[in-house]
Amino acid sequence: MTTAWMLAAALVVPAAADGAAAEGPELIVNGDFSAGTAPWWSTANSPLSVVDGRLCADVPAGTANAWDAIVGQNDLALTAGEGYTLSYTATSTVPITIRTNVQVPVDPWTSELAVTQRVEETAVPVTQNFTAGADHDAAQLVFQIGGSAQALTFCLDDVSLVGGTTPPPYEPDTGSPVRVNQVGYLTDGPKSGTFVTEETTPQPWALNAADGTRVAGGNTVPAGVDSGSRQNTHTFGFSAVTMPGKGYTVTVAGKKSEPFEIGDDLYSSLRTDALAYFYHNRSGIEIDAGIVGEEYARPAGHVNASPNQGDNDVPCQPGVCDYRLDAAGGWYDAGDHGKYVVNGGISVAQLMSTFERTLYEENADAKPLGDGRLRLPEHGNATPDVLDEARWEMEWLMRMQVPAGEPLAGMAHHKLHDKAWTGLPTRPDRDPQPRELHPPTTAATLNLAATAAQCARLFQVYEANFADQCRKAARTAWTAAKAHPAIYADPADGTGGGAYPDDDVRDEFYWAAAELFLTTGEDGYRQEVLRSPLHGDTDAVFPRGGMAWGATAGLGALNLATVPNKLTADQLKTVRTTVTEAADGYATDSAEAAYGLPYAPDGGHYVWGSNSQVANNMVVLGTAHDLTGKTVYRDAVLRGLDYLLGRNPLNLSYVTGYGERDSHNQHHRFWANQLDPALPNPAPGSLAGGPNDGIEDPVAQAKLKGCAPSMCYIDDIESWATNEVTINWNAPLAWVASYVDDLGSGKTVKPLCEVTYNSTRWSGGFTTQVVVKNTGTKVISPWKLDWTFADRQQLSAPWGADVEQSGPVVTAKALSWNTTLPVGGTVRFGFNGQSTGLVYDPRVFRLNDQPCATTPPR
Ligand code: 9MR
Repeated sequence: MTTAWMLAAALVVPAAADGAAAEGPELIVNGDFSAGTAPWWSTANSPLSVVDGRLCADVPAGTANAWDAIVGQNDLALTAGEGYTLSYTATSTVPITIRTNVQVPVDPWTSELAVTQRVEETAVPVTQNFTAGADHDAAQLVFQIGGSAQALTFCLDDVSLVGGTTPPPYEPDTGSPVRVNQVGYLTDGPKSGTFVTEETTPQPWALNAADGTRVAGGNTVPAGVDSGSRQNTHTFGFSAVTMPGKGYTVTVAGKKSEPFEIGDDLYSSLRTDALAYFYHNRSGIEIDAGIVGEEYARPAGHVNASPNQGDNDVPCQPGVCDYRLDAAGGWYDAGDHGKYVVNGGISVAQLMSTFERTLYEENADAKPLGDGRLRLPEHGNATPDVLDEARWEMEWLMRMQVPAGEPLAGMAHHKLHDKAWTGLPTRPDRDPQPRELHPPTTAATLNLAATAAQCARLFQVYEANFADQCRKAARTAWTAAKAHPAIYADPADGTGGGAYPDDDVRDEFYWAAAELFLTTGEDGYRQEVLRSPLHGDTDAVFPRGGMAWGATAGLGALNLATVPNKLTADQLKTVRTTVTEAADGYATDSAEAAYGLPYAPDGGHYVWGSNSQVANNMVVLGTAHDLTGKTVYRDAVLRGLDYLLGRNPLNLSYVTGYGERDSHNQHHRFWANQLDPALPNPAPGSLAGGPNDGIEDPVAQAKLKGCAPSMCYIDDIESWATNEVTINWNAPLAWVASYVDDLGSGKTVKPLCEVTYNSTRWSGGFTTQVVVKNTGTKVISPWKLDWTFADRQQLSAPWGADVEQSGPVVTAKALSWNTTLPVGGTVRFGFNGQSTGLVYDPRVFRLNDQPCATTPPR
C-alpha cells in the first residue's frame, strides 16, 4: 500500500533527503525581532512581546491541544520541488512538546513540514530540512505551543527559513500609464491627468465618452522626470469639457486610463464615509449592524468584559501614578487599539472645524453634517451629527486629565494603550492585554486645552452643560501646561503603542492660546497669541510639509483667520496673511508638480502618513479659497484630490471603496480581511497613510528597498508604515470632502441675495435690523431666510417678518404684505433679543435654501 507519507517521501529531492541544508533567499521577515513583533502573530490567548531580543508568548494554563496556542508567520512563498531549511532556537519556562508546521494557512492545513520537538528552559538550536511538494503563494510557519496544564512563556530566537530561488524583485502593478482621478472631475472644475512614458515629445491624447465617442483631444505636455517617482511624465488637460457623464476615459498613445465621471455631485458620499470612519473606530460602544451593516458590526471594545482588561478602570504604568482612571470611550487611534491624546487632539479639532466652517463660510452647507445625516447612533438629539461624533472623543480626552488633588493635576496623560503589542488580527473586544496610562505631558495637556476650548464654543448652543464642562477643562489644562511647560513624552516609550513624542510645544501653546482666546475673548489669551514666536511666521505656523499631530500651530491660525474674534484689523490681517502665504506655496507646488499634488516636502522625503500631509495642505488651500474666493487655491485642492484618488505614480486610489483600483488592505486589527476572510476590508472612505520613504516596517523593507519616494507604498496589511489608517488622516479627508462637496459643480455662482445684519448691543441684549436684497434675476416669492446662531442669542418680539427660533436655528418668513421680493428689491425686518457671553453677528444666511452674500464681507 502506498501511503500519503510514502508519496511525499518519494518526492523528496536529495538535498533535503540527505539532510543537507538548503541555500536560497530568506523567507522569514523579522526573524531576529529587531523590528518588534510584527509580522509575527499569535492566537489571542497568547500575547506576544519582544523580550531581550527574543519573541515570547505568554501561554495560559489548561489548553487542550497543541494548536490551542500558536505563534506564526504568514505569506511564505514556496516552490514545488525546491529544498528548504527551517532553523530556530526555542525555550519554554515549562517543558512542552511543540509541533512545528509549514502548512497551507486554511483548512485542511496541508503541511509541507510537520515535526514535533521537546522544548525546555535551555535553548537548543533546531534545524529541519524539507522539500516543498507543491507551489504555495502564501504558506505559513506555525509553532503550536498549547496543551500544557501549566501556564508558560515560550520564546523564539533566530528564526530562519531559507531555500527556493530568489523571487523576482517586487514590481508594483501600476496598470495603465494614463493617470486620472478615478472618481471624477467636477463639471466646472479643473481637469488634468498625467501620462508616464519614455517619450519626450508631445503625444496625442483623446477623451472618450463611455460609448467610445471622442469628446476632446490634444497633445500632451512633456513635464520631464518627476522627482517624487523618478518617472518621465507628460500632463494633459481637458477643463473645457463640461458635459456630465460616467465612464469617460483618456487614451494616450493607445493606452487607456481607468474610467471616471464628470459631474456636480461626486463627493457627498465621500464626506459621509470619511466621517463614518470615526464611529467604526469608537472604543467602548457596540458598533451597530443597523448603522454600519453586519459585516462591520462588532461588540464594544475595552469595556472590562473578559478577555478585555477594560478601559473603565485603568492604572498607570508602574511608578507613574497611584490612582486609576475611568478612560473608556474615545476612538482607537488606528490599526492599533491605542488611544492617544496627542493625535486625538488634531483629529477631533478637524472634525469640529469641518462643522465650524459651516457657521462662517457662506458657501458651506451645514445640512449634510446635521442631526440624522451621518452614520452614528445619536440621531434625534438636535445636535449636528458631526458634533455628536466629536463629543465621543472630547469626553474621552477630558477623562485623560489628571484629577484635582493629584500630582500634576490638570495635565493630561499622553496616552493609554496595551502593555504589549497584540498581533493581527485582534478584534477590540478580544484584546487580552492589560491597559496602562502613560505619564502626563505638556503636549497632551495643550491638545486638551485647545480642543476643549473649541468644544466649549461649538456646544454652547446645543448642550450648554457639556460646553461648560469643556470650558472648565480647557482653562484647567492651560493653567497646568503653563505651570509645567516642558514635560515631554519619552520617544522610547513605544512598546504596545506608538510614542507620539514631541519636544517642541511652542506650536501647541499657540494653538491652545488661539482657541481659548476665540472662545473666551479674554485679553490674557490674546496676549499669549501675539507674544508667541510663531505668530505671523508663515513657515513656522504652516511647515512646508504640512500641519501634523506634532505641528499644530496652523490649527489655531486657521481658526483665528475664520472664526469671528476680537483681534484688531491689523492683527487679523497678519494671521490671514500666514494662511494665504502658505496656500500660495502649496498652490505653486501643485501647479508645478507632474502629478498636481500640493505637497513638496523637505528634501523630497515622503513621510509616514504623507497622504494626510497632502490633505492637510488641502485644508489650508480650501480655507484660503474661503477667505479670498481665488480659484487658484480651489484648483490646487481639487488637484490634490485627483492625486489621492488615482492620479499618482502607482495609479491607485488611496481611499477604500473609491476608484477602480483602491487601497483595501490597510493595516487594521479588525478590518483584517487579508489575513482572515471572515473579517471585513476597511470600510469605504478609509484613507491609507501612503508613500513613506522611511519604510519602517518589515514588508516595506522586504519589498520596497530603493523605492522612489512617492512609490514607497504597498497595499499590504502588514505594512503599517505605508498602509495604516488613522483618525488624524481621515479627519482632514472629511474636511476636504465636505469642502469639495460644497463646491457643487465648481462654478462660481453669484449669490442671488445679499444680507445686511446689524445689531445694536448692550449688556445682555440686542436689537437687530436685517435687510435682505434680491440680487438675482428672478422674483422671489414667498421668501424665507434661515441662519444658525453660533452663540447664545435668543430673539423675541420680531417685526416685519414671522421669525421663529428653535435652539440656535432661526427661520424668518415673509408676512402677507411683504411676501414678494422683486428683482433688485429689499425687505427689512428685525427683532429684539437676549444674549449671554460673547456674541457676534451671524454670517451665513440662506434665502429659500440658497446661500446669500453677507455685507460687509469678512
Ligand atoms: O503618524 C505617526 C507618524 O508620524 C510617526 O512617524 C510614526 C512612528 O512614530 O507613528 C505614527 O503614528 C502611529 C502611532 O504611533 C500608533 N498608532 C498608529 C499610528 C499611525 O501609523
